[in-house]
Amino acid sequence: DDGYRLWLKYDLLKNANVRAQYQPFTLYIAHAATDPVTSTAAKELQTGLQGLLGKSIRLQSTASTAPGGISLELTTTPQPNLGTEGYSITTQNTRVKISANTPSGLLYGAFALLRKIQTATPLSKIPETSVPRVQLRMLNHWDNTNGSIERGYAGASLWKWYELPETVDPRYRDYARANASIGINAVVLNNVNASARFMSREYLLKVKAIADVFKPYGIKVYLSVNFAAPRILGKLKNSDPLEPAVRQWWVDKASEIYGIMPDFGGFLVKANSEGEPGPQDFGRTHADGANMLAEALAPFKGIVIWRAFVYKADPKGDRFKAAYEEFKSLDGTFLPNVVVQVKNGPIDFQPREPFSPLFGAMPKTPLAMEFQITQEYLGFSTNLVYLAPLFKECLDSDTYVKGAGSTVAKVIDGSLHQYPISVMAGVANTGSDRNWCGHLMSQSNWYAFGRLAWDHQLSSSAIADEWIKMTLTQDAGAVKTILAMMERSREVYVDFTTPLGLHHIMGQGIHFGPEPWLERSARPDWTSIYYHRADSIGLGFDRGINGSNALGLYHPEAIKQWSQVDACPLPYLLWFHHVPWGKKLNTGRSLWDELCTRYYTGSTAVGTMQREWAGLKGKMDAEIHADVLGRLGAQQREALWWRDACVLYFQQYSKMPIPAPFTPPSRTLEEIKELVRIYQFR
Ligand code: BDP
Repeated sequence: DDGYRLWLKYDLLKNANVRAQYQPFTLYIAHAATDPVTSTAAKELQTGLQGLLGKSIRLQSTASTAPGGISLELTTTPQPNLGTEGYSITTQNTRVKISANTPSGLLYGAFALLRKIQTATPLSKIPETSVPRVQLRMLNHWDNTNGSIERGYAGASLWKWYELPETVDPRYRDYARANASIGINAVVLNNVNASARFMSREYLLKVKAIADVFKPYGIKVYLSVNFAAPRILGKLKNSDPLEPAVRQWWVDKASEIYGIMPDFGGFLVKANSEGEPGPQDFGRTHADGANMLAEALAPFKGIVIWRAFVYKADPKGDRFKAAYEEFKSLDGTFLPNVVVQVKNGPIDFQPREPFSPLFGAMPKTPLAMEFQITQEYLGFSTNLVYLAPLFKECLDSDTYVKGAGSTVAKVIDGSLHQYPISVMAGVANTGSDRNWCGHLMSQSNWYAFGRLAWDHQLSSSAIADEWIKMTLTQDAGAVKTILAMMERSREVYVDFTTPLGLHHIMGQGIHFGPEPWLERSARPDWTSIYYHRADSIGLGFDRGINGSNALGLYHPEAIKQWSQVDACPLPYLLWFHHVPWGKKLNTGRSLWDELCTRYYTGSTAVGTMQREWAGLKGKMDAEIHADVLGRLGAQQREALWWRDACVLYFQQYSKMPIPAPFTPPSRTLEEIKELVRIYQFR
């Protein structure tokens, strides 16, 4: 098994008794609706059930109420409880009915039924009503025109721009199908560091060819735009959003786009961030820029997703505060079809961050969540890190903006502030590798993202359990072992890289490796010393009132949980405090001893994962087993690298010994620095 089939394997269910319980309703699959999405749903059910149950099932494109089958039925009068994309599955004697207000709802219902059967769910648990909590469940691809992927670790881009539109790779369809199976309904095809090329007619026709493949799967296409496109492409003298010629250019462009693709979703924009052009180039605000585009898209019901990932090179400031400082005051000034997309944390997709303070600060502006599924700062595609616990940790955080229980999830699903649009986006981890994600276990992160975007109340273990059973094995013992491994994997990664709230100490050119000694870069906030602030006294970034006071950006109740060094939960300690090396923590150990303990136990835990995985031989496909085992070996090597680099580097400041029972690294800091250098040679 090369992993290509993801979680949609549909192999024969091994247990004959389990198969037998589903037999009574597998005579036929019926649907009267003739639209492409419903047809997709019916065909998927047929393929899936035939595979899982090992029998042929009749497909009929007329309604049926006969016993013994499954029918897909659009409601005759809209059912408010099902919304636009929800579904309900009911069973009556030997008939299963999937109903929904729209074809997309039927498609999600079909995949839900398949998932239940794939995971051998007892008949009594088949009935279900489910409605997505977030409207746009979106993948952001950081794919470039030349086939490379920014921060992609699974091969080249799936989109073959030079072949399109004449040649349409069948893989686009397999991709769309995988997304639909987990409820993803929106895809941004290209990098946020966007080429203006995508706004050309030449490229729009290529984009349309992909959009046409996605449509029967209920997925809309969006594009990242280069704010300077009117100048670059349209040969205007600038791209000032208040310039009439520029505004007209976008108006014309929007009608051209919708002429080609009437279902086009809208724009994603990275502006005035990391060197990208934007409205500030002309003394205008983010709102001026976003509103100009929003006005152009509004007649077609398109939306603008404007990113809040901005930070200026300010040697005196704290990057933590940058996005808040630029966006907070703009709340209420955006047009209704603008959404501001905020990364989960204030810095940049670190293994652990507190939630971004913006989530508690913009009641009048729909905020989208941006998670990173691709493991830029979580070990690329050599590390087993299950990200659902990271996603959940942020979603479940309490902003307290409207009293206790004002979670980030309720902000972004729109329920707290009644946002008209809700979006959860994930930066994709897919590529041309045969198994899509490089690391087979990283497929679970794509899967979990989709499932959580649909329903953020699902637990990370319930999602992992489904995924393991569909993807790897249904052997009860093996499922348990893998589940436990996945559940602790993120904490293990945090422990051997950035424990106790350390952040941004990775290699400048190799984000999977350590470089805590990085002290010079093009910008101060690209170094490591800017963040860890190690000195002879202690470690960590004081963000309290005597420091940068980034803490002050949160609601008072949220501040309370982090502001006292003695009460601050250890995972966030060094995010907010500069703590003396000898300070006793609530674990009974000093900061230094605790730090060492985390690095040592974290790296040891990778060895444990390796042994546990080795013990699963024979419980799953041999090729998959061997591939993951190899990657765990690489992860072990990288974990030791992080451990040795960080304890030796910080020891220069603490001047304290590596505590018992741990053995000091057998290599020197210089030797490790050399290793980092090797990885950074061209
Ligand atoms: C950073 C990535 C960079 C992206 C940027 C972004 O290193 O490649 O362009 O985020 O999100 O984490 O715009």
